[in-house]
Amino acid sequence: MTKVITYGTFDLFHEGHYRLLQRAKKLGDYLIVGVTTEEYDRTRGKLNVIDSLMTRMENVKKTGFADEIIIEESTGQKFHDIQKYKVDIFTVGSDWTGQFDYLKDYCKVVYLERTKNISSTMLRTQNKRIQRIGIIGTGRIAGRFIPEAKLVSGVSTQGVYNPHMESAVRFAKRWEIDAYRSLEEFYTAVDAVYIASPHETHYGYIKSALEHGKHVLCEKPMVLDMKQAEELFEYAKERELVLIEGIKTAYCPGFSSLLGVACSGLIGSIRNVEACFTKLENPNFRELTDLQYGGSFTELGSHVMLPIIKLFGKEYEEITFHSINDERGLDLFTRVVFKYPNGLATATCGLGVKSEGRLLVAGTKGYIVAEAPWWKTTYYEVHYEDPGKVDKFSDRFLGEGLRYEVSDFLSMINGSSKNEFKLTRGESIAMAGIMEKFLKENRYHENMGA
Ligand code: C2G
Repeated sequence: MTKVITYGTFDLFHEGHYRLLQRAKKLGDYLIVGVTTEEYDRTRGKLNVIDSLMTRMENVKKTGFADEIIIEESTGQKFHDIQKYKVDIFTVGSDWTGQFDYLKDYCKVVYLERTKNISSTMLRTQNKRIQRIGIIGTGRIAGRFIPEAKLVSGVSTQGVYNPHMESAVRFAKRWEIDAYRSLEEFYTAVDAVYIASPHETHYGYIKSALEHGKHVLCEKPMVLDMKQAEELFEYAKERELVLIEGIKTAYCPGFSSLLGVACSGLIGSIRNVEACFTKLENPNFRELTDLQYGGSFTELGSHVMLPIIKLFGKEYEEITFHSINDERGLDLFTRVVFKYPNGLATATCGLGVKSEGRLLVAGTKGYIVAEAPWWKTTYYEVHYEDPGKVDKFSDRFLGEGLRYEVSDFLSMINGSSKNEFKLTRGESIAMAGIMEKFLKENRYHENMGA
């Protein structure tokens, strides 16, 4: 008798799960299915699992493919189960290809092709819908998005669009999703859109996605013009669609906790915020070759403006930009100084200058410091006049951190507004306005003679 084992969360049971179990069963005579506990899913970084363990096991049972259902509750359990149950074949979907090769010493490992299209037929029977996400753009960030979105229960990455079909096909093949020839076809296949195309194309794509009734999560900077930001948010509101800007720091738990501490009174009244983020970039990358929309501030400015806008608000009295430009007029290093009625702030970023990269929030009683990479906040300290007294705070930041914004995006699509405060429309609009001012001062003089 050939014994087969497979594992999964099987949340919001769908066609992909069904087909996986069906083919797993066919691999042998006896199928064991391990269903993960909530606790184990939390430790492995899955967010948003909705169905209870009982429901998920029940759904697996209903398929009739499982001869035995067990519970998976810890890392390393697979290795023990395979020996305990004398398993011949371990199988899992091809989205895990390579990751379970370590089990090959104990049994055969088979990766079954993942189901690309989760059609709505099976989903319609459930009250919670799985949101099918389509990606526009195939750059580095788009590649980071897929494994992160996979860890958010309730979304499925369905396909990709890029006007350069070759890039789209290559990307789709790599991630086992569909590539669409036209935007129309693409919009028909998805419920929500993640936009990760070059900055200056965001406006057009957001608009067309909203016109097609799709919710939008757009990479930062969402747009480079205040009026455009206002128009898009208004349009989304009219159509009752979710539109959010993907500044991942805004949605991560550590950064939220830091803001909470900053506003708790522990450091008194906040008087100074200094945020710095530098990343030496490959000179051949878009960031350093696009003379119109590239450069340090358009690339990293959203991150460094975020804590300032969150803590001091949108109503600054004065803003000044100071840049070190290269011979082509592209800013390699930019410092923005904000003056508020009761505070001062600096946002510093660089693609061609390496600096310390820290976030400092100073108040009348003490200061908070988070070292680089504070934009993926895991740890920060609070210091006081007495140098011997230091309060230390830490939080989890999993993987690339994009899963947090995806999870909040999903909860907003599902009707919850409880996470909207993390990055409000007004804040995104204010940041678009600052980008616009910066480009007018720094760029248009240099390259466009305006
Ligand atoms: N799956 C699939 N097609 C999809 C979605 C999922 O073939 N469109 C497969 C997965 O590859 C997995 C199974 O369905 O084999 C269950 O998927 P999930 O519930 O998402 O569980 P997962 O997180 O993949 O857990 O220890 C758990 C295992 O590592 C797998």
